[in-house]
Amino acid sequence: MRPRQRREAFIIECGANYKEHFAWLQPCGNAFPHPLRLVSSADVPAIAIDECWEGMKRIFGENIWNNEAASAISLEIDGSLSREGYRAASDGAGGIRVSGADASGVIYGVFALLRELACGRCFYGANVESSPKVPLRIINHWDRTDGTIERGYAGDSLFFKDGGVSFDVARIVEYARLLASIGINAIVVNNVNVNGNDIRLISKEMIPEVAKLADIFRVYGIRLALSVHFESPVMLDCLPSADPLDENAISWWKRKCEEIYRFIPDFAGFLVKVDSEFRGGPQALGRSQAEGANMLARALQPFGGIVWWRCFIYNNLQDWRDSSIDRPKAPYELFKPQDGLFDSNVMLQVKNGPSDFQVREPNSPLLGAMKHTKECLELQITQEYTGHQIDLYSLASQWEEVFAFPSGSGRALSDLMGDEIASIAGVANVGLDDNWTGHTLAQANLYAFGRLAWNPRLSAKDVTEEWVKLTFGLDKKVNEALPDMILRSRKVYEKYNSPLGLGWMVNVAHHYGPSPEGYEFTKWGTYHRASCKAIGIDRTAKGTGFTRQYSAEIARMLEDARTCPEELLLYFHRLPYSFELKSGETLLQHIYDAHFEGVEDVEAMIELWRRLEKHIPKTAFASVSKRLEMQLENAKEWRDVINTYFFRMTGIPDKRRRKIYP
Ligand code: GCV
Repeated sequence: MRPRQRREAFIIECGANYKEHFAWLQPCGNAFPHPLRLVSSADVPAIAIDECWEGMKRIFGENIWNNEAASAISLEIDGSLSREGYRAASDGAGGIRVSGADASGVIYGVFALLRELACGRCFYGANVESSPKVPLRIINHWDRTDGTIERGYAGDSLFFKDGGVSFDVARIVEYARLLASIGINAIVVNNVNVNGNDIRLISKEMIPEVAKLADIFRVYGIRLALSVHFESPVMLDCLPSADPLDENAISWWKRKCEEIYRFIPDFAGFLVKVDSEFRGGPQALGRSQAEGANMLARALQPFGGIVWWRCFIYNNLQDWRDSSIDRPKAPYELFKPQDGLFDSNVMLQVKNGPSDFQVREPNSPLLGAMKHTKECLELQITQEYTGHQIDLYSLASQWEEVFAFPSGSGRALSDLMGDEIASIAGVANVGLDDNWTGHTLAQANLYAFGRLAWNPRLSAKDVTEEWVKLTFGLDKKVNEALPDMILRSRKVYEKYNSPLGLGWMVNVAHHYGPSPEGYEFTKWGTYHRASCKAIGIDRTAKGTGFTRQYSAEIARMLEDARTCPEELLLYFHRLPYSFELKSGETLLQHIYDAHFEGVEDVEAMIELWRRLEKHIPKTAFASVSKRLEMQLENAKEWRDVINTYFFRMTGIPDKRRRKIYP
């Protein structure tokens, strides 16, 4: 049997060798003992058959398929499996049976089988069974219709250009299959800051254009969603008000949903940012968050749509002189009293940390606190504060800690996933760059997001090792050295960027590179309040009281500087520079040491990378080498600016007498 030919052209055009934009779906030429037939039941989606056909050729070469072969790969639907789940098992006759609970399940099953085989894991006797822990696994794009991407570091938008929907079909197909291969099942294609022309994406004229994107993603089991402006009725159709209790606004949204679903029958829903960072919203109209969210939820409900309602709401016009306001407290204070008031198709979307995607933050106390409201965990794959995809930064390592963070009653966040937290969103790190992510190794972050969204208990080590094998093949040297280099990169960046949970010492304009007081006297609510004696914010019960938002056992741990995790020390405590850490060093000496070490670690990474030169494809080697050199410059800049800042602030020299600029 020979399935449809649609992807054939792509494979031939790109050749059999490494190409950065194949990402983790590279041709690999593994050895396979005997040829196979491909059989499938009638209800299996064509794309699963296609992907299986092409994927096996990609891994084992053209000769893997032979219609006369004795053994087969058979694809089938098995309704007894959990939703979207799959099983790939030996059929006892030299072949493999891939069963999926439903259409998506078979697609995921095929990709899982291919992953196992490409990683060189056992085929005969294999029995891989899995179903997603979290039902909704979403990518959030911050793309604008003018083609730019807010916090994008990998080129322009894949979807938009010059004010409208504009895309290369082949590229979107490639993207959809990459996402499906890691289990993503929904995508928001535009920025949460819906401004100017972006507001028109839900206009009568633009919905059919957006629907063309939805048509491509649908084939891979991915539903499309849009970010919308809460005041759309006013902005698009000149209604007098967007008030969620106003009948005209209510019926406007109902009509709008009818219109959208006519073109996109499986439309996933709306992502909404309100009442924050210069956005209007229900609060500005004297209404509650629940009233605002429910209006949209009721318009979407008849069609099975969802509202992802963001909780990233705080006063961004704060007076820095006023130390009684503490920004991280805002979301919990606003949303916790409204628990239970939201409709069942509303998901409160909460960033992992209470501040804003810093290198080191505690988990948001709102995660798991809403007992009667569904939540969505928002992670940031794009490296806004974590190196702009110039510096290497393993987000898998960070997310592993996020999932392990205690969430009360002896449970970790991973225990709440799929249960209280029914959805997970990742802010995309991709653009039109040939390798999708600017930094080739940043592909590992997108890969890890999907794999951890599917199963938050997977380890960072496992998914990183997997990505390396799938991307660069089974070369022993690379398999041994590269995962470790990637996994350690988060700690390396933290050393020169944000030791002890300091955060916010970045350039305000773009969030790359040091500016120790850049945010200090602004209105953003992001202060470290360094003086010549002490640094950090006291967020304990004696200070701003932020610790009280956590369960009693966690609050107790955070309250005391001796039990608070050291990497979060300055997030929760204001301490003198002479404070002694567990290592016996003073806090100040630790800051000096970390910054010197950060640079040395980057130098070591460069050395390690050089040793891999013969084992890494040329294009990838060259582009990563270039970025590592830029990272070294950045690390040196951080070291010298931050160490000098603290030396000037305290007058205390580095006890190891290294170079600091007086
Ligand atoms: C999309 C931070 C970022 C903004 C982002 C915002 C948000 O403030 O710097 O670029 O806006 O978070 O998540 O809404």
